[in-house]
Amino acid sequence: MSKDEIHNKDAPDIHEYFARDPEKADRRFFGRVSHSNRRGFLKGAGLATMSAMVGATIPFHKNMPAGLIPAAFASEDVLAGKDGLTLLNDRPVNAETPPHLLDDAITPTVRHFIRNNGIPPADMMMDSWTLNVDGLVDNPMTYSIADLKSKFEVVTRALTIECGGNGRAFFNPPAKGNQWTYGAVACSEWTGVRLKDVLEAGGVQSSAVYTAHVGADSHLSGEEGKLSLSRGLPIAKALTDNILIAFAQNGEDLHPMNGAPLRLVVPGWPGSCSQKWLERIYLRDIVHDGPKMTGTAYRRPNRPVEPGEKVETEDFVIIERMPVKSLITNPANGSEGGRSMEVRGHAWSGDRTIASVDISYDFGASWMPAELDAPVNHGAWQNFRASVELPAAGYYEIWARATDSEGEMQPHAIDWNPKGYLNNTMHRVAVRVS
Ligand SMILES: Nc1nc2c(c(=O)[nH]1)N[C@H]1C(S)=C(S)[C@@H](COP(=O)(O)O)O[C@H]1N2
Ligand SMILES: [Mo]
Repeated sequence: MSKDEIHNKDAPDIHEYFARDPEKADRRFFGRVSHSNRRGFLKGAGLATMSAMVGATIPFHKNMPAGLIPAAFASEDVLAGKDGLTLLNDRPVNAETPPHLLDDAITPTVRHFIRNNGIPPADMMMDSWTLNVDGLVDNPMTYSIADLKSKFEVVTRALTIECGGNGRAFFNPPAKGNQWTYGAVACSEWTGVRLKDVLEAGGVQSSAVYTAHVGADSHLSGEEGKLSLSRGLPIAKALTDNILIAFAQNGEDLHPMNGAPLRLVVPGWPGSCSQKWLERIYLRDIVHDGPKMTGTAYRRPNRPVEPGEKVETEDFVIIERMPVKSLITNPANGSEGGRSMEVRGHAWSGDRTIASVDISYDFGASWMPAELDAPVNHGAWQNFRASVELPAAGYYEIWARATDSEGEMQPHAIDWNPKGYLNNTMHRVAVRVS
């Protein structure tokens, strides 16, 4: 397939090929032969094809993850209204934020990552948007956003959303899917009404065991009525009081890529629970079985497994809370400076609080406690800082490790699982003192 064919509207869409089967698409477009997760093996004809398609040689082609569609093919600016994000994929749009750009206590909207499974809806009109609440409730209801604002208490809370696959890029053997490094996490300030209040107003029937969430985005295939993702929560979780149906992000309308005009925000649980472009919640008497609820999606083995081990689908369990984790946002990885610095960052642990964060600059031989703030509210990450004085010129690594209220601490090594979820290993940043 030539560059002209790729840009020819009548030719099969490259994005469709990659959405259906990235491996097959890689083979078809670039003659991929290896099972490696990187395109480092891409030589000769395959590399020449890709270079011709992007219009230049690709000095770092060895680093390109397999299945990554060169962003040069993007037909529109999918990162409009975002600043400094790294685009991993443009169909569906997936973009993460480099750690040093997540330094703010409250993540500005321009820095909030994007994780889409399908195509966002074309129409995100606040005024005509409706939310249906039905299923196992006594009074099925349809609310406009104005109804939600007038009928329920409106609350504003800082809430952490982390994608279940954040950190997947470091899995070995590699795991398929978006190769998130560190930045699929954010803590914006969300304004909305409590999911609990809305469900209780509907009259939750005693047979309800799970919620089911429906958004207005469409499946990559474009098939009418087919959902890309529909997740749910155990009813007891749904009735806790800091899950929001949000219509504002940092005091403004939601960003289109973050679910405008209405979304769920379920702090501390995999980001996939926080349905964007929310238009329906229904209650069910079974564990919800929508797209990405079943099989191995957002699930992990029910036991520790060996890296690379094959695990039967029936041995996978639904991921609930996200584990204890921290992120160093200052200094930036690879930075150069003087001997003294302030190390800063955030720490979080789903449904829990952080008890302590420790810092090391000698590869973990010794640790010093960081100053740690309380969360501004339940569900928000906690900020930490420490003044560090490095002994001499040279290369150092700053390591951070958080311990939560249940005494759980971040591990040094990845607790490997086949789908590449829940990587909460300690964050390390390199610094050079001149
Ligand atoms: N309707 C809908 N909601 C969705 C998704 C989606 O693809 N469609 N992706 C989910 C996933 S996997 C994550 S991690 C979060 C990311 O939220 P963000 O894009 O606002 O950062 O949205 C969740 N909500
Ligand atoms: Mo996610």
